Amino acid sequence: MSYPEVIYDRATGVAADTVAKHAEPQPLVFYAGWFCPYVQRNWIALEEKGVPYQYKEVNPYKKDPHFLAVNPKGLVPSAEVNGKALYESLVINEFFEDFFPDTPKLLPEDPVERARARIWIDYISKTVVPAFRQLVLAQDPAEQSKALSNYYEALKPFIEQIAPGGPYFLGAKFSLVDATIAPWVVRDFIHTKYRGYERSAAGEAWEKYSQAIETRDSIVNTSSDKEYYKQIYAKYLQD
Ligand SMILES: N[C@@H](CCC(=O)N[C@@H](CS)C(=O)NCC(=O)O)C(=O)O
Repeated sequence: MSYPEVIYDRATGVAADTVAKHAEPQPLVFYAGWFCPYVQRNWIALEEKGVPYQYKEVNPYKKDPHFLAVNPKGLVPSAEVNGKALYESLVINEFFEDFFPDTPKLLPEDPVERARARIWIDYISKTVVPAFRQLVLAQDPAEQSKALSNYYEALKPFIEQIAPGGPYFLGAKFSLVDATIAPWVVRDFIHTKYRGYERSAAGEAWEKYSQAIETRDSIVNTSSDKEYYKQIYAKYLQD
């Protein structure tokens, strides 16, 4: 999937207020793009931890020379700490966990549960996110219907593992598993409007989980207005 040539240059809605609160220089610089779901994974973790960070909006498709000097890969999210660049959203979230030890933990302490959380983070990355992307890309009706079934299939094993009663994947405590999938829950209104997707079709547990995710403060506070997300996918959608 390719993003549009022209991307709105800043966050909107509640996310814009969060950006404004993080304009001052800090030892941790977070290079972000408001539109990017991978960025939102890290942004959610920073908000959950309540740590100081400087938010810098970057258009990764314009490759500003300073940004390329920080991160030669030229991808957002990136974090700059002590003059070093870190990238890859899953690595950055684990880094926050290590770098800010006295903040709310987003991975379980128990080694077995910790490993299990990582298994489902990996599952989201390798199975749920690609299925979501295929559903965006699908154009003719037969392709769309197949991609929709595949998306429900991809969600199924994840849904079966949501802690009974939730509200979060591991139970009462919000974790990196939730932060990893949340940006795709925030953006699923696209599939509801254009691809016939219904959360309820994936079952009550998924509906409740999605609701808990999209109303969580850290997620609300890092989400832009829906119309701007829609523009990102516009070339794949027919009104
Ligand atoms: N695997 C990376 C993916 C990051 C990514 O694809 N970011 C996109 C924006 S959503 C980007 O920076 N693209 C710029 C490019 O492809 O040149 C992660 O998890 O951080």
